[in-house]
Amino acid sequence: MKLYNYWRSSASWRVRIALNLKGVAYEYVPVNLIANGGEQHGEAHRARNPMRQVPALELDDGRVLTQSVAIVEWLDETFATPALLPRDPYLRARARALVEVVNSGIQPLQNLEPQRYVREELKGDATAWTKHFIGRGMQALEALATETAGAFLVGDEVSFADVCLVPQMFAARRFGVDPATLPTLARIEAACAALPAFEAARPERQPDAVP
Ligand SMILES: N[C@@H](CCC(=O)N[C@@H](CS)C(=O)NCC(=O)O)C(=O)O
Repeated sequence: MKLYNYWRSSASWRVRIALNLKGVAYEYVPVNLIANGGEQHGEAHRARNPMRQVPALELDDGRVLTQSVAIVEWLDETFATPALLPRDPYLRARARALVEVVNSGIQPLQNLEPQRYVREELKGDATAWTKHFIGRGMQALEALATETAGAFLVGDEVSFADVCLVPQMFAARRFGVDPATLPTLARIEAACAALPAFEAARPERQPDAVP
């Protein structure tokens, strides 16, 4: 398998964690989102993902999957252990709800293109705009998490929700959101950091990382 991704991309980071948790080996193929206007806009990557985004996972038979949530669910259905969603239907839905708060409620608003639009077209403060929406979403995540958290976001086992949490906390810090305002999330982030699958997926550990 080949993972087309970028060291600092939070959606890529989710897939790296899931691949590591499942113990699936993959080839790391960097797509530089910044240099030369962004390789995601080039013909080769557009053929893989018409959304011009990472990640994209190329399977051994050449078929390509896009969208980190679809990719992680495919991994979870293809490689059974450890399961990334609880068996109980209610808790399963709660884990998916946390995934969606990050995936559709926060991450799209911190992406390069909306930031560029706010800065260049609307002549606004893109950093303040991004911090506002990350902070708002993270407060919701914190409130939801306190209802289900054990050692991890949903009970005592790592789930897909934790896979999304860790990259999102990194982005929150990067944009100036104070982790002290998110005590449950910060505690669980630290629990995840102790796990080798999470540690190996960190941006600074990737071959295309820029110091
Ligand atoms: N919903 C998509 C989001 C992917 C996404 O937003 N990727 C970002 C990096 S985290 C990207 O490639 N951005 C490039 C750009 O905005 O030009 C997923 O989960 O895969």
